[in-house]
Amino acid sequence: MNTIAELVEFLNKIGQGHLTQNIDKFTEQQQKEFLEQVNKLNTTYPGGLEEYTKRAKVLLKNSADNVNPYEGFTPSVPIGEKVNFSSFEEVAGLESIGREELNHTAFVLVAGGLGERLQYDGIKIGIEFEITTGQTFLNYYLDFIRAFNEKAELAIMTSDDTYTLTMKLLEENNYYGFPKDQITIMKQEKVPAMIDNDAHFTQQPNSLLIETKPHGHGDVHTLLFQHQLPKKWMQQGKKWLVVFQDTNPLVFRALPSVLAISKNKSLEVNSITAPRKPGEAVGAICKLTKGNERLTINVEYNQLGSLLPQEPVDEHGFSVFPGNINSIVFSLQEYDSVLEKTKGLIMEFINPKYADATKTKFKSSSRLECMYQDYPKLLENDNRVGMTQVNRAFCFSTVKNDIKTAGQKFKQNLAPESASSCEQDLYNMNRQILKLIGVNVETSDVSDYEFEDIKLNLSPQIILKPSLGVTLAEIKNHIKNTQVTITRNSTVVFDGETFKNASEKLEIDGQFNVPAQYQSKSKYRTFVAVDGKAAQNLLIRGYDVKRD
Ligand code: UGB
Repeated sequence: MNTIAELVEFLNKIGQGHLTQNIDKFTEQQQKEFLEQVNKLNTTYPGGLEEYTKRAKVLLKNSADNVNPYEGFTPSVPIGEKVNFSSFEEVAGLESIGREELNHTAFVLVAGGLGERLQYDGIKIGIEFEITTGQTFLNYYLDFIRAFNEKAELAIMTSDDTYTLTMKLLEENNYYGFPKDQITIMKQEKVPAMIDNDAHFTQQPNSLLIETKPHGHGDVHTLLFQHQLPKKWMQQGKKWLVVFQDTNPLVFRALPSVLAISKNKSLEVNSITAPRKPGEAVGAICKLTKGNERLTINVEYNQLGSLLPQEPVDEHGFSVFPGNINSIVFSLQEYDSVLEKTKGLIMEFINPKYADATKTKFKSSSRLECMYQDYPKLLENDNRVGMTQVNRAFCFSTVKNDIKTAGQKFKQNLAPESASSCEQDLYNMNRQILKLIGVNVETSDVSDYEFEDIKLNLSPQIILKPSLGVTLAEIKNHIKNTQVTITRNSTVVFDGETFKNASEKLEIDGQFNVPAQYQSKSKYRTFVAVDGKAAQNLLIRGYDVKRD
């Protein structure tokens, strides 16, 4: 469209004529910007805005009619391999296979979400997620990926909300030492927001411009296709693709084992799962059967009720349906051919918040969304769709909730998914890893802190840099001849250099290798509550290191 007249005609044709009713009241410049916006929205959405409106109307009708997408399907618990991290031997065998596969793996980070639930003003991958070394999520991910394989490639999906800040974070930190030419930044575009069942688009206040909202992380498949990355990676000899989310540091320790299972079982799709409690904001991986149809898929927590009115639990209170942690390993060759056939277009859904029981008007605007874990719906059969159930302590802890909401979740015996619980879970995992390789670490089951109604077990704080090793065997090999003891009140940072010239015994009681900025003047580091004036990074967890 080149002219305003063409624009008016187009919008009338697709049932969005209301957008131009007052167009004469706006300046020529504003009209031009509107024209440009509609052109952009029309080209970025596959099929254009006409297709978007058409699909929206169908999904809105289904929603108003209470159509249950799982009607007629029977859920059962999918079969999957388990990785319990119960002993060195259990994991080491798998890791030695997975370690080799890491040389043929590409990585994709979905980081287009704003994380509104966290009430953090900034991008989540820029959060300093532990206050022992102060590293950001992005720093941690890049260090791991490089330690997996120097030649590894990473694609990061950003959005209008996160692109500029992601670039700034990377550039200000010199890409954290990661080769720049091995990173591809992709950007997902937003889609129009709608206010009623006729899919009428809403406008920004006092503006002609259409209000737009994120389309969901499912865009990652379309973007990978558009950037032709799976093809490029296959030409480099890569075999696997790991997609992971923005705030879960633990999963990198599970990846070597999970890759081994993908290889051993020739899995086309291998979802990593963790035990989940009914009521948690975590989807459930289910096997759905209807006649000959079979689908192993994530069912979102807000849809589980229609499928499973009463969720069965095990003796520990966990659902028998494992939790989706949005970390998936794909076999690259199959993935590429599926993208060639489907362009990576994932089935969408809509979740309107209705103003009243008539279900005709919305309380706030709604848009079509898609989720990347819906990928198995693109496949002709689910013969090689599987999952790996990993001990939650070694694969899943995210930062999703503001500290007040997190406190309420804690009281309900649910995972808080706060900056504090994620930090605690990282230290806990690292303690367990050291114990598995025979290090003497003093721990306790009793929590040692409580901040913002969340009881935390923060001690000892242990950071294991990937340079120390990305598998249990590598870490063990580094520590080798040194007999290490760590007391409960200690704070420890181990990296690839730590044991180069170490003596036979290393008894740590206090602070070891902690960067000056995070040290305490006292022998032991402790944590103190922060007040409203503290930096945002501290407010979201509720505490800081006591420096004196
Ligand atoms: N993301 C994008 O890149 N673009 C977007 O438009 C939106 C998000 P959330 P969600 O594993 O903890 C999921 O919002 O979607 C990125 C599952 O639905 O943090 O609420 C975003 O940056 C659920 O089944 O999560 O919940 C982030 O990296 C559950 O298991 C990622 O997508 C839960 O994750 C996830 O976005 C979980």
